[in-house]
Amino acid sequence: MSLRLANGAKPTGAMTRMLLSALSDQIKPNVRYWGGSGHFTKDVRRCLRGVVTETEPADQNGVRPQRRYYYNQLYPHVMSSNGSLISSSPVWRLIKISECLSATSSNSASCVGTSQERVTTFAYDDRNLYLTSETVAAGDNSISATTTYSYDYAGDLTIVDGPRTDVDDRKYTTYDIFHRPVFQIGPDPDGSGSLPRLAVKHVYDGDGREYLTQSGTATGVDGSGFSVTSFTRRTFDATTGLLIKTEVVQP
Ligand SMILES: [Ca+2]
Repeated sequence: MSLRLANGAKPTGAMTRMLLSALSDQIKPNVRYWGGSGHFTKDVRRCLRGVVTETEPADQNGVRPQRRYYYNQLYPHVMSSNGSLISSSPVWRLIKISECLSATSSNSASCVGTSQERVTTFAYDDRNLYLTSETVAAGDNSISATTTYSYDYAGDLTIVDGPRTDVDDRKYTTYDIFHRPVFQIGPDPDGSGSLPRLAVKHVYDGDGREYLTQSGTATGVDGSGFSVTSFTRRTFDATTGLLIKTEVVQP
Protein backbone atom coordinates (compact mmCIF):
# COMPACT_ATOMS: atom_id res chain seq x y z
CA MET A 1 0.00 0.00 0.00
CA SER A 2 1.34 3.45 -0.89
CA LEU A 3 0.27 6.06 1.64
CA ARG A 4 0.33 9.83 1.11
CA LEU A 5 -0.48 12.58 3.55
CA ALA A 6 -2.92 15.37 2.61
CA ASN A 7 0.02 17.60 1.58
CA GLY A 8 1.33 14.84 -0.73
CA ALA A 9 4.31 13.95 1.46
CA LYS A 10 5.20 10.36 2.27
CA PRO A 11 4.57 9.47 5.91
CA THR A 12 7.50 8.40 8.09
CA GLY A 13 7.84 4.81 9.36
CA ALA A 14 6.15 5.45 12.71
CA MET A 15 3.42 7.50 11.05
CA THR A 16 2.86 4.74 8.46
CA ARG A 17 2.30 2.23 11.23
CA MET A 18 -0.20 4.56 12.93
CA LEU A 19 -2.07 5.12 9.66
CA LEU A 20 -2.14 1.41 8.79
CA SER A 21 -3.37 0.60 12.29
CA ALA A 22 -6.17 3.16 11.96
CA LEU A 23 -7.05 1.95 8.46
CA SER A 24 -7.13 -1.66 9.55
CA ASP A 25 -9.84 -0.79 12.07
CA GLN A 26 -12.06 0.58 9.33
CA ILE A 27 -14.90 -1.80 8.62
CA LYS A 28 -15.42 -2.28 4.92
CA PRO A 29 -18.95 -2.41 3.47
CA ASN A 30 -20.91 -5.58 3.95
CA VAL A 31 -20.53 -8.10 1.13
CA ARG A 32 -23.51 -10.36 0.56
CA TYR A 33 -22.89 -13.79 -0.97
CA TRP A 34 -25.55 -15.46 -3.08
CA GLY A 35 -26.13 -19.18 -3.66
CA GLY A 36 -27.18 -20.77 -6.95
CA SER A 37 -30.85 -20.80 -5.96
CA GLY A 38 -30.99 -17.01 -5.74
CA HIS A 39 -30.98 -16.97 -1.92
CA PHE A 40 -28.15 -15.23 -0.17
CA THR A 41 -25.82 -17.50 1.78
CA LYS A 42 -24.12 -15.06 4.14
CA ASP A 43 -23.11 -11.49 4.85
CA VAL A 44 -19.40 -10.83 5.37
CA ARG A 45 -17.86 -7.74 6.89
CA ARG A 46 -14.12 -7.22 6.64
CA CYS A 47 -11.46 -4.79 7.71
CA LEU A 48 -7.89 -4.71 6.41
CA ARG A 49 -6.75 -7.43 8.81
CA GLY A 50 -9.45 -9.90 7.80
CA VAL A 51 -13.06 -10.94 8.21
CA VAL A 52 -14.82 -9.24 11.14
CA THR A 53 -18.23 -10.92 11.03
CA GLU A 54 -19.88 -13.64 8.97
CA THR A 55 -23.66 -13.66 9.33
CA GLU A 56 -25.80 -16.48 7.92
CA PRO A 57 -29.39 -16.05 6.73
CA ALA A 58 -32.09 -16.23 9.42
CA ASP A 59 -33.22 -19.70 10.59
CA GLN A 60 -36.88 -20.64 11.20
CA ASN A 61 -36.82 -18.64 14.47
CA GLY A 62 -35.51 -15.52 12.78
CA VAL A 63 -32.05 -15.93 14.34
CA ARG A 64 -29.09 -15.08 12.12
CA PRO A 65 -26.13 -17.32 13.14
CA GLN A 66 -22.97 -15.23 13.26
CA ARG A 67 -19.23 -15.74 13.65
CA ARG A 68 -17.31 -12.79 15.08
CA TYR A 69 -13.54 -12.60 14.51
CA TYR A 70 -11.08 -10.73 16.73
CA TYR A 71 -7.49 -9.81 15.91
CA ASN A 72 -4.52 -8.52 17.80
CA GLN A 73 -1.24 -6.95 16.78
CA LEU A 74 1.61 -9.24 17.81
CA TYR A 75 5.36 -8.70 17.55
CA PRO A 76 7.58 -11.40 16.04
CA HIS A 77 11.19 -11.33 17.24
CA VAL A 78 14.29 -11.17 15.10
CA MET A 79 17.97 -11.51 15.95
CA SER A 80 19.75 -8.17 16.10
CA SER A 81 23.31 -7.64 14.88
CA ASN A 82 24.60 -8.03 18.45
CA GLY A 83 22.85 -11.40 18.83
CA SER A 84 19.87 -10.47 21.00
CA LEU A 85 16.21 -10.96 20.13
CA ILE A 86 14.34 -7.75 19.45
CA SER A 87 10.75 -7.00 18.49
CA SER A 88 10.10 -6.72 14.77
CA SER A 89 7.24 -4.88 13.08
CA PRO A 90 3.85 -5.97 14.45
CA VAL A 91 1.54 -8.21 12.41
CA TRP A 92 -2.13 -8.99 12.88
CA ARG A 93 -3.13 -12.43 14.13
CA LEU A 94 -6.57 -13.96 14.64
CA ILE A 95 -6.94 -14.41 18.40
CA LYS A 96 -10.62 -15.24 18.93
CA ILE A 97 -13.79 -16.42 17.18
CA SER A 98 -17.14 -16.05 18.96
CA GLU A 99 -20.28 -17.95 17.91
CA CYS A 100 -23.66 -18.53 19.54
CA LEU A 101 -25.20 -21.96 20.04
CA SER A 102 -28.46 -20.04 20.52
CA ALA A 103 -29.26 -16.35 20.17
CA THR A 104 -32.22 -14.01 19.90
CA SER A 105 -33.67 -12.85 16.60
CA SER A 106 -32.88 -9.24 17.47
CA ASN A 107 -29.24 -9.83 18.47
CA SER A 108 -27.01 -12.47 16.89
CA ALA A 109 -24.50 -11.90 19.72
CA SER A 110 -26.96 -12.19 22.63
CA CYS A 111 -25.18 -15.30 23.94
CA VAL A 112 -21.88 -13.55 24.66
CA GLY A 113 -20.52 -14.38 28.13
CA THR A 114 -22.96 -17.25 28.70
CA SER A 115 -22.76 -21.04 28.34
CA GLN A 116 -24.45 -20.61 24.96
CA GLU A 117 -21.42 -18.86 23.50
CA ARG A 118 -18.67 -20.93 21.85
CA VAL A 119 -15.37 -19.10 22.02
CA THR A 120 -12.31 -20.34 20.12
CA THR A 121 -9.09 -18.64 21.19
CA PHE A 122 -5.72 -18.89 19.48
CA ALA A 123 -2.30 -18.43 21.09
CA TYR A 124 1.02 -17.84 19.32
CA ASP A 125 4.64 -18.23 20.30
CA ASP A 126 6.70 -15.18 21.09
CA ARG A 127 9.39 -15.49 18.41
CA ASN A 128 7.81 -16.60 15.13
CA LEU A 129 4.13 -16.26 16.02
CA TYR A 130 3.48 -19.91 15.25
CA LEU A 131 0.08 -21.10 16.44
CA THR A 132 0.78 -22.88 19.74
CA SER A 133 -2.71 -23.59 21.05
CA GLU A 134 -6.35 -23.49 20.14
CA THR A 135 -8.96 -23.57 22.91
CA VAL A 136 -12.67 -24.08 22.41
CA ALA A 137 -14.61 -22.96 25.49
CA ALA A 138 -18.05 -21.91 26.62
CA GLY A 139 -18.51 -18.16 26.99
CA ASP A 140 -18.81 -18.55 30.76
CA ASN A 141 -15.74 -20.89 30.81
CA SER A 142 -17.85 -23.75 32.20
CA ILE A 143 -16.16 -26.14 29.78
CA SER A 144 -13.07 -25.90 27.60
CA ALA A 145 -10.86 -28.10 25.42
CA THR A 146 -7.35 -27.17 24.33
CA THR A 147 -5.24 -28.51 21.48
CA THR A 148 -1.55 -27.56 21.55
CA TYR A 149 0.95 -27.50 18.69
CA SER A 150 4.73 -28.00 18.78
CA TYR A 151 7.27 -27.23 16.05
CA ASP A 152 10.83 -28.20 15.22
CA TYR A 153 13.67 -25.71 14.69
CA ALA A 154 12.60 -25.25 11.03
CA GLY A 155 9.01 -24.36 11.90
CA ASP A 156 7.47 -27.67 10.84
CA LEU A 157 4.51 -28.81 12.95
CA THR A 158 5.75 -31.91 14.76
CA ILE A 159 3.28 -32.65 17.59
CA VAL A 160 -0.45 -32.06 17.88
CA ASP A 161 -1.58 -32.70 21.44
CA GLY A 162 -5.35 -33.10 21.47
CA PRO A 163 -7.73 -31.99 24.21
CA ARG A 164 -7.86 -35.32 26.07
CA THR A 165 -5.93 -35.42 29.33
CA ASP A 166 -7.05 -38.87 30.50
CA VAL A 167 -5.01 -40.57 27.75
CA ASP A 168 -2.00 -39.55 25.67
CA ASP A 169 -3.58 -38.31 22.42
CA ARG A 170 -0.51 -36.75 20.84
CA LYS A 171 0.02 -37.17 17.09
CA TYR A 172 3.47 -36.82 15.53
CA THR A 173 4.84 -35.85 12.13
CA THR A 174 8.44 -36.13 10.90
CA TYR A 175 9.87 -34.25 7.92
CA ASP A 176 12.70 -34.54 5.44
CA ILE A 177 15.13 -31.70 4.76
CA PHE A 178 12.69 -30.22 2.23
CA HIS A 179 9.99 -29.92 4.95
CA ARG A 180 7.90 -32.66 3.36
CA PRO A 181 6.05 -34.92 5.78
CA VAL A 182 7.63 -38.39 5.97
CA PHE A 183 5.94 -40.18 8.88
CA GLN A 184 2.56 -39.30 10.38
CA ILE A 185 2.17 -41.26 13.59
CA GLY A 186 -1.01 -41.56 15.61
CA PRO A 187 -1.48 -41.81 19.37
CA ASP A 188 -0.55 -45.02 21.15
CA PRO A 189 -3.93 -46.82 21.23
CA ASP A 190 -3.38 -48.68 24.50
CA GLY A 191 -0.73 -46.80 26.48
CA SER A 192 1.81 -49.31 27.78
CA GLY A 193 -0.07 -52.22 26.12
CA SER A 194 1.23 -54.13 23.13
CA LEU A 195 -0.74 -52.41 20.34
CA PRO A 196 1.44 -50.25 18.04
CA ARG A 197 0.56 -46.80 16.72
CA LEU A 198 -1.16 -46.30 13.39
CA ALA A 199 1.28 -44.66 10.97
CA VAL A 200 1.52 -43.40 7.39
CA LYS A 201 4.77 -43.02 5.47
CA HIS A 202 5.09 -40.67 2.48
CA VAL A 203 7.78 -41.51 -0.12
CA TYR A 204 8.82 -39.04 -2.84
CA ASP A 205 10.58 -39.50 -6.16
CA GLY A 206 13.43 -37.38 -7.49
CA ASP A 207 10.95 -34.85 -8.90
CA GLY A 208 9.31 -34.36 -5.50
CA ARG A 209 6.15 -36.31 -6.34
CA GLU A 210 4.69 -38.56 -3.68
CA TYR A 211 4.72 -41.84 -5.61
CA LEU A 212 4.20 -44.09 -2.61
CA THR A 213 1.95 -43.70 0.44
CA GLN A 214 2.33 -46.54 2.89
CA SER A 215 -0.13 -47.23 5.72
CA GLY A 216 0.81 -49.40 8.66
CA THR A 217 1.95 -49.27 12.24
CA ALA A 218 4.97 -47.95 14.11
CA THR A 219 6.31 -48.46 17.59
CA GLY A 220 8.19 -45.16 17.94
CA VAL A 221 7.01 -41.56 17.59
CA ASP A 222 9.76 -41.07 14.96
CA GLY A 223 8.34 -43.84 12.74
CA SER A 224 10.74 -46.50 14.00
CA GLY A 225 9.43 -50.05 13.85
CA PHE A 226 7.29 -49.12 10.83
CA SER A 227 5.41 -52.09 9.35
CA VAL A 228 3.39 -51.73 6.11
CA THR A 229 -0.14 -53.14 5.91
CA SER A 230 -1.24 -51.46 2.64
CA PHE A 231 0.02 -48.85 0.22
CA THR A 232 -0.98 -46.60 -2.64
CA ARG A 233 1.45 -46.43 -5.57
CA ARG A 234 1.28 -43.75 -8.26
CA THR A 235 2.88 -44.01 -11.68
CA PHE A 236 3.68 -40.90 -13.69
CA ASP A 237 4.12 -40.65 -17.44
CA ALA A 238 7.83 -40.43 -18.21
CA THR A 239 7.33 -37.73 -20.86
CA THR A 240 4.56 -35.50 -19.54
CA GLY A 241 4.92 -36.18 -15.81
CA LEU A 242 1.15 -36.64 -15.54
CA LEU A 243 -0.32 -39.21 -13.19
CA ILE A 244 -1.33 -42.20 -15.31
CA LYS A 245 -1.95 -44.98 -12.79
CA THR A 246 -2.90 -45.32 -9.12
CA GLU A 247 -2.71 -48.72 -7.46
CA VAL A 248 -4.02 -49.56 -3.99
CA VAL A 249 -2.21 -52.65 -2.79
CA GLN A 250 -2.64 -54.97 0.21
CA PRO A 251 0.67 -56.85 0.29
CA1 LIG B 1 -3.70 -34.34 25.30
